[in-house]
Amino acid sequence: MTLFGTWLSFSNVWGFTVGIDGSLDDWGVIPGTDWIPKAGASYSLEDNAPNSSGYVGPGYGNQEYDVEALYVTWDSANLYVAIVTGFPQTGRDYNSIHFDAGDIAIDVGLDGNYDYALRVAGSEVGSFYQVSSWEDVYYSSYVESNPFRAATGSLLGSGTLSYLPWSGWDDNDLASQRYIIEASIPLALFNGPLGSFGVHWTIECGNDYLNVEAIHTPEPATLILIGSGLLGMGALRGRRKNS
Ligand SMILES: [Ca+2]
Ligand SMILES: [Ca+2]
Ligand SMILES: [Ca+2]
Ligand SMILES: [Ca+2]
Repeated sequence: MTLFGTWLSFSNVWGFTVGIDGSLDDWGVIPGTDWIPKAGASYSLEDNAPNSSGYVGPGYGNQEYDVEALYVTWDSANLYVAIVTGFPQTGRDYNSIHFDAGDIAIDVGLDGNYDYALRVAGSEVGSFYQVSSWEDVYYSSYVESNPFRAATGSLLGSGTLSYLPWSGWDDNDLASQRYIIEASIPLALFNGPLGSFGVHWTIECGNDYLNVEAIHTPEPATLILIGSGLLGMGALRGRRKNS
């Protein structure tokens, strides 16, 4: 019992397991009410809209283009990302231009070169790429919102992604009209350790975006060995007692 208790408190430092289901209950987040996740997640918050000017930074578009929150955590098997946004998976049209939802972009080493992409929209949802080149956002003045979506790269495998209307959606309350993106990416698909890394998400126009930085600390192998060793001894002791 004591060992199990210690195990749980350590795992909170590493992160936690997330269900890919459109609910942020597992993150400890209630959008619009309590944006702060439980311990073990890195995050960035910017619920700018609705407001009178529609500014969401660096562009405009009000709640329909608001990127409100970006969360990152992990367990021993997966990297998890959650995004809250007013932008739908099918994209939006403005002045006869169609804008898509971007890929989840990951920069290993925080060197400004984004290395990996998880497809969030389109026919390849959930596909995970090592990226060679990226598409920029539509409005070149919103350079801070780059990158938008992987242009070329090599397919590494598949993650899991859900993109669903928030359970609190109210047709009469613009502020509530948001979507929850949740994604998991198997850590085994990465070509090497994550270490210090950044996660970025934007939309094709580049009107809004968010970045999160985190340091991946995998479960220490020694602790796993000690844990399993102690458990083994306990099992042995139990077996002796029973025989
Ligand atoms: Ca969830
Ligand atoms: Ca908002
Ligand atoms: Ca912004
Ligand atoms: Ca990088």
